[in-house]
Amino acid sequence: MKKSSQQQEHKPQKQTAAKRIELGVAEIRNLVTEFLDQETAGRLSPILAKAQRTLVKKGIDSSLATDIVQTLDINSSMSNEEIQKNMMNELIRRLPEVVPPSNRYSMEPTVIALVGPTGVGKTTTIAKLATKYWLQQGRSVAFITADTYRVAAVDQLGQYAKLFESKMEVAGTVEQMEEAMEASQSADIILIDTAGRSAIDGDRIQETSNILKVANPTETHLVLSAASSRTATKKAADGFASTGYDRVIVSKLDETEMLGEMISTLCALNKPLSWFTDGQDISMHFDLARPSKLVESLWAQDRPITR
Ligand SMILES: Nc1nc2c(ncn2[C@@H]2O[C@H](COP(=O)(O)OP(=O)(O)OP(=O)(O)O)[C@@H](O)[C@H]2O)c(=O)[nH]1
Ligand SMILES: [Mg+2]
Repeated sequence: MKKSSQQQEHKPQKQTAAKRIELGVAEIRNLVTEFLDQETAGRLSPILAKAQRTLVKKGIDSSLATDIVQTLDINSSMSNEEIQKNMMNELIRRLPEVVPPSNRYSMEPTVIALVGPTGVGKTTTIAKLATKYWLQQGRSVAFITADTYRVAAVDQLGQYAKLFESKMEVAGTVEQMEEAMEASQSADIILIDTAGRSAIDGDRIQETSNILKVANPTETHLVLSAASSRTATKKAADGFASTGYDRVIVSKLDETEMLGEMISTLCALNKPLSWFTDGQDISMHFDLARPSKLVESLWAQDRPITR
């Protein structure tokens, strides 16, 4: 039955009002948190207050910085180096654990899927994983792309498949994924690339999740770019939850000037880290995730994050 124009107009209006209330509540919550943070920070001893300011200057979230310094065992008789070491160790302790890459040699292929926002480096990282497993470990790989939205995306992965003398399947639907998985069973490692999605586009993310469910990945990595803002990263971490990602790749570490923000987000994320990427070259800019590297780079300040 056709809705009256009054009914049709009513819903968006209701949604806008609800959205406005939601934003208002979030803003009040932020203000209260900020106020409480300042209160707590204001009660810190001079040495802890100085340490807190150092962390905040480096981009660490102020409530995290306050929380960190309150657990530090430092005093004014310590050297700056000792205090710094204490802060660094505490940050490293708070970063998520690292999950080692799969090294199981079983009859079943290891299925590795990458998800994440647009342009964070998913396809490039798939090629880096292929370099690792195929070139360095001699394990056979097969590629599947679920990114059928851009012709260039299929071409991009196709070129990598050629480079690694491997098969590539295209799977834009659940049925195609079933077929693609069946066709790839002889490989040791199946690498699944997915289309970049906006973190707030729940429907599209769900579409990716449905396709991935059929592949039943052994590992699902959310790729987060270190060059993205804290808000964008947080939105991605929440928005991609339906994909069931169980680990995080941090990409573009060479491009960031906001490492403190990334570290703050990762501390709050509660998901293990898998890989770090720090450049475009598929044969070199890829390494096991190492929290100490992030924290050391945070103190290296002007120096670029390189190995
Ligand atoms: N500086 C830098 N650039 C990177 C890194 N990883 C990927 N890139 C570049 O980022 C751009 C996008 O990379 P893609 O791999 O196509 O990103 P994607 O996530 O697959 O993009 P969509 O499929 O469009 O969502 C390319 O120019 C890559 O070379 C990195 O670690 N550092
Ligand atoms: Mg891509």
